[in-house]
Amino acid sequence: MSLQWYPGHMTKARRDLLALMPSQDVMIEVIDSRLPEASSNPLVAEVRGAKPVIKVLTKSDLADPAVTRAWVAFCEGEPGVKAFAATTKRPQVTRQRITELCQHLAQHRRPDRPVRALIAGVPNVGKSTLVNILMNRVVAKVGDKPAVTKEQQAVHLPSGIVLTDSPGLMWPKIEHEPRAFRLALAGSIPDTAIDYLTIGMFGAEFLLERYPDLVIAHYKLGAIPSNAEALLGEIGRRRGALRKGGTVDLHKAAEVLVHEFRAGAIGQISLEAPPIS
Ligand SMILES: Nc1nc2c(ncn2[C@@H]2O[C@H](COP(=O)(O)OP(=O)(O)OP(=O)(O)O)[C@@H](O)[C@H]2O)c(=O)[nH]1
Ligand SMILES: [Mg+2]
Repeated sequence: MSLQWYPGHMTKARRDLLALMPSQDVMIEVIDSRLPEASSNPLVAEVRGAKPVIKVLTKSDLADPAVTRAWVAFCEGEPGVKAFAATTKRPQVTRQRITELCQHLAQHRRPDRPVRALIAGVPNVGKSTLVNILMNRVVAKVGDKPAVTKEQQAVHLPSGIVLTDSPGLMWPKIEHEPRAFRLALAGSIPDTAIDYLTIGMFGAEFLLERYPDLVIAHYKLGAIPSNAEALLGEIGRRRGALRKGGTVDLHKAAEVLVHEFRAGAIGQISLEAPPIS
């Protein structure tokens, strides 16, 4: 199965990103800590070329901390890359570290020019939230769904850095199924582009295999269900996702699972680990 979701504004967003990059000193590539590989858009790497990059792994409060540490180390192993795990729970650390890294990486620019940094990444990973953290006030619209930002927006940080936020970029067709499913489970592809049951089944299967103890504790289960459908059945019964007559509505149960995963209610979960080098 391949997945297509490429709203009209993204063609312009891609063009705008290509046009702006030559004037920038640093790219701030925002990826989701729970799925750093699936949420890395190859186009962003292509646009940045040889410019230095700070990879910001956002929403680290939702991801498995040990796996995130391994991802930061993995990203920093790439030439010209600095990496940092950010969360809205520690805005001050994020503000200080990103500002320092931008100034450090841009030290070869013309000294009479401000540092210019461009934020890019797939939708809903927390790019605009990062702008607000760096500004220390709300200047960019954020939202719990993909494609909230539709246009580039430049802001001047108190440190003098000129920071540009950009709309989330997807690629026209996502061929790789696990990648599309991870992006959908995390919320980077809208719920209208893919059905909850497919994503819920994918999430249930993954959780049973990798985080069974969290599943047992969160849903107060006596034993681990034998398969994904059985887990959705248990969730449906516990959350009242039932049809007339009392049978479980698997669709609704899947929706519950997806939303509880996204909110971090099941626990700190990483959907991907870095390749072992
Ligand atoms: N738990 C948690 N949620 C976060 C964090 N950062 C951002 N979010 C949430 O993620 C959602 C998306 O944030 P945005 O900043 O709008 O994401 P974006 O990348 O700008 O999205 P687009 O403009 O649609 O591409 C919002 O509901 C934020 O509150 C974080 O560190 N932790
Ligand atoms: Mg945004």
